[in-house]
Amino acid sequence: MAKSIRIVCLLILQAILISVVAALPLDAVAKRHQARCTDDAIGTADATPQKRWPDLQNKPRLIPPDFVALPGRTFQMGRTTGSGDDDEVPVHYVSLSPFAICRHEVTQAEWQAVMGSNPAEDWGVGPNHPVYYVSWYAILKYCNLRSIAEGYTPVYTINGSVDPFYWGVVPAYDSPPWNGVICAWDADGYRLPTDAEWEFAARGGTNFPDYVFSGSNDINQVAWNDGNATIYGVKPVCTKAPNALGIHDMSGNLWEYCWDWLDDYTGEDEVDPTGPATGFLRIARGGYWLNLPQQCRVYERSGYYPFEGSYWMGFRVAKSLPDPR
Ligand SMILES: [Ca+2]
Ligand SMILES: [Ca+2]
Repeated sequence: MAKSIRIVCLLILQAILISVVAALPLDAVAKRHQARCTDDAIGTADATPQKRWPDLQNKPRLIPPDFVALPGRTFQMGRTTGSGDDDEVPVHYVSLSPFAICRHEVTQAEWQAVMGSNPAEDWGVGPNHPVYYVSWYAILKYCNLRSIAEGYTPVYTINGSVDPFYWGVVPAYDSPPWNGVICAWDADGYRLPTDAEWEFAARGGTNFPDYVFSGSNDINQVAWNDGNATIYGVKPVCTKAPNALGIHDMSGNLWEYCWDWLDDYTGEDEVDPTGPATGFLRIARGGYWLNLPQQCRVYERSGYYPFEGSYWMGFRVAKSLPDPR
């Protein structure tokens, strides 16, 4: 009897030792990120917010209609699969603060309601089609005007003012004052997502599964692209399947401007990166309806002039959230 108890105790001790050894992190960085990831487990199977965020999704002031809340957490950013351009690597850890992002690209109806006109023509026109022929500069104006109209604190300051009335005409040329726009990251108004926020949202807030496109490895499930653009032009938003967070069209339909100037990754792990201080092109993500699959990957990066709209450039809006922890 005593012997069998001893054997049981030894087996238990062995099991404990094995589990302790198995749980030992490979290095300090892995340990830190493992702690962050398990601490902030994010839903991957549906669009419901995470367990620490029981009320947030139901607070329309914090999370406007058509927006999804993403908790702050750490992910691996950059090309984790396949081959591509040098500016997609090295893969590095990025930790983000909480933010919310719209489930769809900004539509022509949304643009018209704020700006008073619809610049889209020839390549798909309709209230639920995403808006194009909008420059990065014009998007700054849209964001602040919409924030003011809806009672949020506008995030962008140009020429010392958050009121676009004092910004003058949106420049159709490279403009140092507009390039020098300041973003109040703590304000609750509408803004462009950062490069990192865009990729995090496109990945469904997780590296698992590590989809090539936003929500699938099958591009035609989730993206309007060259392979299914039998009728040329943009398609109404949300007509392809969403990713795990309920976000549509991050791959394909229109390229989406982000906040950051385009440059290579530094290779460093980063917290809430906002990109280089200066540059020539603002980052564009996700590809558009006439692109091959390679351009629609979640880690594909490109850029476009801030002063010139195009029929392949659109955007979606994000907003910062208070950290509930
Ligand atoms: Ca898109
Ligand atoms: Ca590229």
